[in-house]
Amino acid sequence: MGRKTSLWTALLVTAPAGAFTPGCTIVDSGLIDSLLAGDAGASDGAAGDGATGPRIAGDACKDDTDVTVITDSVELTVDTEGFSSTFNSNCSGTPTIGNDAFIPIDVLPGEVWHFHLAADPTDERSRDRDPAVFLVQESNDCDDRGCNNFSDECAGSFDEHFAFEPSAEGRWYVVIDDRQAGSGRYNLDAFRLLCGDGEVSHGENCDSGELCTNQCLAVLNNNRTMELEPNDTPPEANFVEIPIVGGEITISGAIGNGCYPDLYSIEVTAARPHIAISPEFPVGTPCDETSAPYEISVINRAGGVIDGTRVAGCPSFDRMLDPGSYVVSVDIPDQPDAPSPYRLKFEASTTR
Ligand SMILES: [Ca+2]
Ligand SMILES: [Ca+2]
Ligand SMILES: [Ca+2]
Ligand SMILES: [Ca+2]
Repeated sequence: MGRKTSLWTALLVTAPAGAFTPGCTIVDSGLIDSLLAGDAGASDGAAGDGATGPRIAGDACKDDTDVTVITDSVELTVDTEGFSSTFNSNCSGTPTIGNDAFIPIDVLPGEVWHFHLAADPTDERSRDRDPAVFLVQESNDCDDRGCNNFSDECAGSFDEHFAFEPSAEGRWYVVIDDRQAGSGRYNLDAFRLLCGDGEVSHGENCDSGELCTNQCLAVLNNNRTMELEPNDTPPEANFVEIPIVGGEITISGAIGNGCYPDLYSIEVTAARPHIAISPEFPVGTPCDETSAPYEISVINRAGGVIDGTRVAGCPSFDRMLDPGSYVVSVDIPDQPDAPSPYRLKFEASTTR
């Protein structure tokens, strides 16, 4: 799995194509102008000789002369024919030997980004593609070995996506790559999420109003206990409000037919630092060895993963945590074709 320490800053979406939030068509007008002018761009994506106009991407990290820099939401179509494979990431355990394209992006601390890469379904090569998308940092010499901002969760031609919350100003490169050798045409969407602007962007679970936190996380509490999808990346995790009175809440969800986990956000306080998460997998049956495919883990703000434990084969979580924000991940490594329903009880108490 390409996830590991990456869940907080680099998580993913299950969203099969088609699960997109409507209204996400954001086009860089400068690129349209360049296309209309016949410059290198969306349809040919050639690595380019830099002779005229902006290029859609570079052929290697830091190859960004004349390449339009992403600074806001944009949709791009990039054909990697004409590019070479200059970069093989191993973050998923399978080298990305396909041609790769590098698109510079300048970010600021406090921003939240969501990247989504799909093999273009109108391209006859798409059925043989296995996309991967990730970020490398210019100031880190484009080293991807931390695997913190990476998505190759899905095998095959499924979409890939992840969220990114930069901690500092700087230049990064969005890399379009593939487990399969050769080229393809890809649709890359970069969304700069604006929580509170009144629009639910792709990559956001809500924007404002009731049952929506001021960080745009959909709230699960005693008024709504059913998971609200998509909840595959930390910025769109469901916030589980554990009531002070009683100290516990049970929520319902389902997982399957995808590649990404269900994510729940919790806030651990100094007053109630002991967190227990216990499942019913599937709903209505005791959790035992037959539930073994399920996994529960808890990810802290720094991206550190605390794996759940298994009691009689049942995945659960039961330990003291430092105060702060955490993301709880529920996953099945090889998800079944049909969504599998579950219930999760969250408990917060003073001591174990
Ligand atoms: Ca490559
Ligand atoms: Ca893939
Ligand atoms: Ca918004
Ligand atoms: Ca789900």
